[in-house]
Amino acid sequence: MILTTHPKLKTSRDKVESGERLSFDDGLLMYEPEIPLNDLGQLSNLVRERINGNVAYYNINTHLNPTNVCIYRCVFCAFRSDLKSPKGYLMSDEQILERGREAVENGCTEMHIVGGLHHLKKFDWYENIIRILHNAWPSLHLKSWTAVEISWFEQLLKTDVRDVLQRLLDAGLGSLTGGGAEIFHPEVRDQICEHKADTEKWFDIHRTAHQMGIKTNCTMLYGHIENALHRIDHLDRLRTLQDETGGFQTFIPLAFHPENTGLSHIKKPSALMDLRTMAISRLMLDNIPHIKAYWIMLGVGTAQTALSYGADDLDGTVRHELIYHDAGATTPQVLSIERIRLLIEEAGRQPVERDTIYRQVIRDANDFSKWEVGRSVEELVNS
Ligand code: V47
Ligand code: SF4
Repeated sequence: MILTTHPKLKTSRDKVESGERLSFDDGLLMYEPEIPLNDLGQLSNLVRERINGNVAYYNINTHLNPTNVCIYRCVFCAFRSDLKSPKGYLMSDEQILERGREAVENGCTEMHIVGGLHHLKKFDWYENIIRILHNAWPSLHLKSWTAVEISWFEQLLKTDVRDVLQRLLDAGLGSLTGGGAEIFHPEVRDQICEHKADTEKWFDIHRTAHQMGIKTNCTMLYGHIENALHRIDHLDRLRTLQDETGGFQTFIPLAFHPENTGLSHIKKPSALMDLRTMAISRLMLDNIPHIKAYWIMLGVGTAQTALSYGADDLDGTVRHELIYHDAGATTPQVLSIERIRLLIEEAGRQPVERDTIYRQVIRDANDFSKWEVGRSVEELVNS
């Protein structure tokens, strides 16, 4: 198909059409305001359909944030609490198990677990969360912790990353979330979260996880003090590790929500910026199979539109989300399965329920909470 594009985008377009990799400068150019968003939409859609056909994935999942008490003070975070603040909470084993039970009864295949780094909790507390949930519901995939938490566990245990990950695997860890990436470029990272795991550590943890056969996701927090150069640098670093390991499954661009944060004077990114970033991410990250439009953060309408701007995944039905809602998100707490499927169908895509590692989920016709793994992504896309 020949696409009409802005003259300045011709070289990038030729590269995309012939399957050649885009350069750092191509990435910067795509963020220039004179490049029409629709041109990027068309190009990113070409790549999206090449990789994922007409399929759009969703999963049935729930979130667990076992504590919001955190030793760190990332300036963009509205979720965290000081140890002694009335806002602080810490869940008991019973409450955690109750969440597991609720998840399984509602047909969840995945629990997404991230939280604060509690001043008084040792590694065993975090390890125990994974163990009790896994022992009670072994088929519930525990997509747990960010690289920032893994780095904290390393310090608590005075050991290395491999040892921490092995202990968590033994307890029942399924995969790692993509959080804690924020913006890798030091000009920005030093201003928004200088105290926590640095860029080198974040990559060390994901590289080690991939070498151990653990799948991980990756993210980028955009729409605050960063600029286009920082964003392209971020994507370029992710693409380089993926060339080496192939262990990233999904990239999730996270739009900054300013309310109740130390950056509340900054305006939330526009839908146009969200779609541009989605499209550029799909185009630059030619080696990461999935791009997620996280509806909780983008809003349902933009997430649905993003399915034509490079995204192939809406994340999940989601229960108990706190990080974005504390920072002003007005999206609902849960989307029903019918609603999420309809959103995908309205966008002209074929909805496919997936598990965390992108295998199709087939539900028992008589008992929704029972399911088995169906076809692989390759089989689905080529069918
Ligand atoms: O690292 C915190 C972000 C991340 C705000 O792996 C904020 O599938 C916007 O890791 N505005 C944690 N973003 C969440 C996370 C995640 C989310 C969705 C899917 C996956 C996945 C992982 O949330 C943090 C930070 O980048 N965050 N505060 C805020 N005010
Ligand atoms: Fe703590 Fe995570 Fe919030 Fe940073 S983003 S303050 S590490 S909870």
